[in-house]
Amino acid sequence: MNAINHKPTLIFATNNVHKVEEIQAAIGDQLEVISLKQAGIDIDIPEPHETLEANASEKSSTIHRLTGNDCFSEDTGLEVDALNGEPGVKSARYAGDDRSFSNNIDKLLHKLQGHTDRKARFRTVISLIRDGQEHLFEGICEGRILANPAGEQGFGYDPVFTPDGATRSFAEMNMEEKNHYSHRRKAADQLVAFLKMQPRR
Ligand code: ITT
Repeated sequence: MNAINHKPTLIFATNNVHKVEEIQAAIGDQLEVISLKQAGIDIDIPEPHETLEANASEKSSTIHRLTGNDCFSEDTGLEVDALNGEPGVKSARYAGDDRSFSNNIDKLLHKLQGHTDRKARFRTVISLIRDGQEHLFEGICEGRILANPAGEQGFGYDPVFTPDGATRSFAEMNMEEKNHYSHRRKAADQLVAFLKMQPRR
């Protein structure tokens, strides 16, 4: 009998270390997520499309073509009602190509000045490629945009977003608390449920 029990692994086509940590925490220890860096792949995949779904597909299909392995990616956007869904699919580069979190937040708060409707949501789309077939999973977290940034944890727009049912921003929560509410965890739950229903032969 082979006593060594290897954990299954899956490549996560991302260069965002925060996403890797959050997804791994959401998935737990049944599956080990391997980032692009850990897989030895140095690539910045363009995200030229107008939807989260198409950008997620771009990232997973690029890595599948490169490696031939099963993999998944995710694309996430912050959709603000008073801004007609902006920054949405452009969330990473809202304030320009330097992808600075603080510049993105400054632009968002500036555009929301004078707006009383602060309703917003994070939406994550995961694209899984398994045996050459793509499967999409979505997770949504409804909430509101704060008047001023609060907290130091997390990343991106976390300091200005408070999920419905909470009194603190995502950046004032540890990862476990954020994952209780988060878009990414909800999408990851669906990914895990799918993988459980379709175990490897
Ligand atoms: P990859 O494409 O390599 O996965 P990325 O950071 O470019 O990483 P996205 O294209 O999905 O990721 O960009 C989404 C941006 O939205 C991201 O850079 C953050 O600014 C923001 N964002 C995504 N998820 C977030 C979260 O959970 N909390 C706060 N902001 C988030």
